[in-house]
Amino acid sequence: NNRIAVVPGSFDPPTLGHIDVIRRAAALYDELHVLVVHNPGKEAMLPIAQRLSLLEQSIAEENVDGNVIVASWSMGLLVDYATDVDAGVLVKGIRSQVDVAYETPMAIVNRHLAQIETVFLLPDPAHALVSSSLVRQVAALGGDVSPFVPGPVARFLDTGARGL
Ligand code: COD
Repeated sequence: NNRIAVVPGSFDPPTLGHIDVIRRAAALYDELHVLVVHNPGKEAMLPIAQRLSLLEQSIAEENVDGNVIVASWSMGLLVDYATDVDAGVLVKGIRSQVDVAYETPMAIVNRHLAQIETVFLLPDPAHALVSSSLVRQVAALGGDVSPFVPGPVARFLDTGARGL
């Protein structure tokens, strides 16, 4: 179903760049699943349950459209989740040529695996340079992450995760 889309990511932690992609994808589709996927290639800062909770709080506080469902997936292929919820589209944000190089083979494989299309959104220039890895570094070194993340994430990192 091409009216149902999935925005997958690590969201470790969610950033204003993520919220931008989620907000715009929510406006394009009837139903949007924001899916926290365990990425075995990256060392995690936050447990999946924490990322889910921060995403839910951030989506509520940032007034994203009401058609968003937040879920997590660690049981196999991303396209298996998409097929389960009858989603025909994956939405990803493209910040740079590095993202294009990383996403292109995945998009091709996912279309072959399950006839699922990948749609790329270009970031809002205000948030184009924000990444979770940058936020993790700033937080670990005791800096102020509030310009880069939604309020709930800023408050959590300020009080909960110092010194990680
Ligand atoms: N502006 C715009 N978009 C942004 C920004 C920003 N500032 N920051 C991040 N984004 C986008 C990213 O490009 C990405 O599309 C999404 O937001 C999530 O970003 P991250 O960093 O949280 O997530 P990643 O890059 O670690 O993605 C992890 C995935 C699990 C989504 C990815 O690895 C994936 O699709 N895996 C597929 C697993 C699978 O099924 N493999 C088999 C077939 S390929």
